[in-house]
Formats: sequence, C-alpha cells, structure tokens
Amino acid sequence: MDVPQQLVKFTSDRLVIDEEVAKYLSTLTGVAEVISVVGKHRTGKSYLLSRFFGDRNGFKVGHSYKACTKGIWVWARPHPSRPDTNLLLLDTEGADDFDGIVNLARSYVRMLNNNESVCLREAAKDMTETQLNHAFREAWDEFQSCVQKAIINKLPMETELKDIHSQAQQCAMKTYEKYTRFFIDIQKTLDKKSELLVLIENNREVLLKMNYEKSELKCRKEFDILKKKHIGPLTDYTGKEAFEKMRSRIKQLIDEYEKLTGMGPAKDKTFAKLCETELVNLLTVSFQATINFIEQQYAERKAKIQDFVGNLKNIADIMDKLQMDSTIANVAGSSAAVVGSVLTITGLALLPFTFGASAILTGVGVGVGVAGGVTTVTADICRFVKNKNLNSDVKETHEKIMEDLNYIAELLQYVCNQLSQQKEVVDSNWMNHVFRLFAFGNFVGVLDDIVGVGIRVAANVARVAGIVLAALALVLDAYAIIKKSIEIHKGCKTERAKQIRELAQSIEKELTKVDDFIAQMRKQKKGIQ
Ligand SMILES: Nc1nc2c(ncn2[C@@H]2O[C@H](COP(=O)(O)OP(=O)(O)OP(=O)(O)O)[C@@H](O)[C@H]2O)c(=O)[nH]1
Ligand SMILES: [Mg+2]
Repeated sequence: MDVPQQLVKFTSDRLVIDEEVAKYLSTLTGVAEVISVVGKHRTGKSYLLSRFFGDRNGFKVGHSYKACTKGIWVWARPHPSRPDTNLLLLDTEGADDFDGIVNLARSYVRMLNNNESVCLREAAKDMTETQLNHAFREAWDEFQSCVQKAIINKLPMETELKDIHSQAQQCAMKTYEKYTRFFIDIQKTLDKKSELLVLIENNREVLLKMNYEKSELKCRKEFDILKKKHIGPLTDYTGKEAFEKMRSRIKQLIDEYEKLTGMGPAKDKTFAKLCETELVNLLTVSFQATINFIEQQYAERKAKIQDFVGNLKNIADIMDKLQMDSTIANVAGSSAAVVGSVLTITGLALLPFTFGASAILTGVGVGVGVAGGVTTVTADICRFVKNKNLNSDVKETHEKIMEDLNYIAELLQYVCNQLSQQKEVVDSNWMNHVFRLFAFGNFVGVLDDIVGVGIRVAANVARVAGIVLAALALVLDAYAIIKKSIEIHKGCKTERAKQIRELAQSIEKELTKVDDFIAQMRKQKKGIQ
C-alpha cells in the first residue's frame, strides 16, 4: 500500500468499513502485525506513525487546532526485516474530539442495539459489570463510613440508629447515582441499585444487633460496678436484718442504675434480666440468712419452753393423782413434787429439792414442812428461805420464758412485715419488679397466704407469752389447793389440773405452728449456689 487508506469512516451514525480497503487487506499473506496509535487529538499521532518509516508523506498531519484524522486509517507496509510479515499501521481519530466522541458513541449504541458486533457487545457487558461493581463498592463504602462516623463512641437508641441508617443509605445512593448517572443500561443500573438497597437494608438488622450487643455489654459492666459498690460481699448480710439491708442496698443500686445515661438500647432489657437473676438471687440469699437467724434464735429458746410445757403437764398429772383422803404429810410430799415441777419450769431445777420447795413455800407464805410433819427438811427449808429470796428469781425466770416467746413472736412478725412491706411502700418500678420476682420465685404466688399464716402464728405466740405469767399464778394456785386439799372439793382440783394441761397444750400447739412456719420459710429456693 503506497499511501494510507481510510478503513473505517462515519456516515451519519454508522461506522462503515471501506469494502475496497478490507478486500485489499484480505489479499495480504503471511503474518500481520498491527501498530495502532490512540490518544487525544492534535498530539502528533499521525505524525509519529508516519515517522516510523522516515516517510513524511504518510498519514495526513493537521496544521491547525482543528482535529485532522477522522475514523481509522490503515497503511500496510512490508516489515523492514521480516519478509513474511506485513505491518498494519492504524491511525485513529483523536479520542477527546467532541464531534468524534459523539459520533463514536452514536455508532456504538446503534451497533449494540442492532447486535451488530459480538465483540462490542461483550466489551459493553464487561464494562457494564465493571462500572456497576465500582459504583456499588463506592456506595457501600460510603454507607459504612457514614454509619461509623455517626456511631463512633456512641450507643445510639434504636430510633436514632434508624435515622443514622437511613441517612447513610441516602449518602450511599447519592454516590451510586454519581457513578451511574450516565450509564446507558438503565435496567442493569436499577437492578444493581436494588441489590445495594437489600444489602443496606439487611445491614440495618446487623447494625441494630451489633449496637444492642455493645450496649448490653456496657450495661452489664456498669451493673457489676454498682453491685460491687452497693452490695459488697455476701458475708455482710447476716442476722435478722440481712433481708432488709439487702433490700435497701438493692434499691440504692437500682436508683443509681436508673440515672445512668448513654447506655444504649439494651439498658432496660438487660436490667430486667439482671433483676431476674442476680438481684432476685441476692434477695433470696439474704432472706435465707434472716430465716437462719430466726431459726437459730428459736432453737436456742425452744428447749427451755418445751421444758416449761413438760413441767406444766407434770403438775397436772400429780394433781390428778392426789388422793382426797391423803394425810397432810402425803399432801406435803406431793405438793413438794408439784413445787419441784414448778421450779423446773422456772429453770431452778438444779436446786436441791427442798430448797425448791422452800422457795415456793416462801412465795405463798406457807410452812408446809411443819404442817406435814416432815421435820427433817424443815430446818433446811427455813435456813434457805432466810438466805435467798428465791421468789423473785422464780418470777424473773418466768418473765424470761415470756420474753423468749415474745421475742420469737416479734421475729416472726418482723419477717412477715418484711415480706409484705413491698405492697405498701411504693418503691421504684424496678424494685417492685425485683420483689415480685423474688416473691414469685420463692413462694410461687402464695406470698399473701404465707404472710397471713406467719402473722397469725406470731400473734398467737405473743398471746401465749402473755399468759405465761398467769400460768405461774395458776401453778402456785395449784400448790395452794394441794396444801389445803383436805378442805377442798375434788372437782376444784381437777378443774385446775385441766386448766394447766390446756395451757401446756396451747403452748405446744403454737410451738408446732412456729416450727411449721419456719420450715416453710426454709423450704424456699436456696438462691445462688
Ligand atoms: N515540533 C513538533 N511538532 C510536531 C510533533 N509531532 C507533531 N507535530 C505537529 O503537531 C501538529 C499536529 O500533528 P498531527 O500528527 O496531525 O496530530 P494528530 O494527533 O494526528 O491530530 P489529529 O489527527 O487531529 O488527532 C502538526 O502540525 C505536526 O507537524 C513533534 O514532535 N514536534
Ligand atoms: Mg492525525
């Protein structure tokens, strides 16, 4: 080919291959090597290609600012050193020439639409893919950076997070549109956009979950700090007040937790869980400590009270056995047995028998020894009476039994008050919640019954305590009856024995109830193991 020929030209919106030139090219044999130059217009492409062969008459070179080369020009030249090879020099139109680009674009679109070029179609497909993926990536990056910027060092609430999410989504969409604004394949652009939206939408859940977990972690951490601060070691909770103290400490903890800010969306739910587990367990453990204390106090006193009851029964038995026709000496002897029991009741059983008798005798002002002719003991009795004022000891010991019973009643009353107090005191909602859970877990919804029973038991024990002193009077009275048994009617004595026995039984009955009540409290859930 002596001079370059135009291989491709535009006719309106068509890229047309010159048939003549194509035909000529097809006649060439051997290897064809293509050298093509592309680039901006007016930059010396044509000039450079021509200069390969030192030939100034090659491709047309422009001398003004206007684009010179149009379409694609070809110049087939024999290879300078390989005889079987032809060089095909391709000179192309300036790539940034506006008219040229418009023409090129038009012709590409037409070719694509008419499916005229497989090569072009595949290239366009690749380009579409690449371009869309790029837009997609950029938009996704934009979304994530917007989210990060908004939530860094912060635990937004769910509504805030939703706003952050939709704002980040808007930013991402803007970026996507920026990259696909001039994209020709509208359908594919929309499809990819939907894909992006789905990804962003799914991320909303991920984001919420992530934020929630972060918030939950923070809440637990804060809770642990508050627990350490307000509750401290469990060994601090002993004695009667263990439960009450724990309740007030838990209330302080709750108050402070409620005031915490910036805890994120998990603040309430996490706390509800912590109430259910940790706080309820703490209450349970402290409740057990209080019950342990009551039980121990009761055990310490129970034996003494039971002795008292046993001796009341003895007295009644002895009274029943007494014969109406006993001699005074017999009466005195039996009376001494009664008195012995009385003294056992009063805790003075260790005293020598005669001393005990003398004490009571003093109390009622009767000299039974003399009357009964028990002369051998009389002297001892009189000596003892002179030395000690046992009557006041007797009284004191009875008062102690009464105190013991009253104390047990108070303890029962106290624990019942503690259990029912929550209903009257309007604490924070969380405190109510914790107490409800505690009560429900421990008393399976029968808290009212338990409290009711407990208060009844406490009241009865207190009532029994109230009649213990009367019991003493009754016993002493019994003694008086025995002493004067010769003059007293049989029925009267039996009546007293009956009264004493009834008193013993009623005390026993109340003790059983106390046992039952404490056992019921003990049976409750054990708490933290
Ligand atoms: N001084 C100098 N002038 C050059 C050189 N290369 C090209 N020219 C001049 O620059 C002008 C444009 O050169 P062309 O070869 O027509 O440029 P082109 O890139 O083919 O231009 P279009 O066909 O319009 O795209 C001509 O006047 C050349 O003589 C060079 O290396 N030095
Ligand atoms: Mg040129």
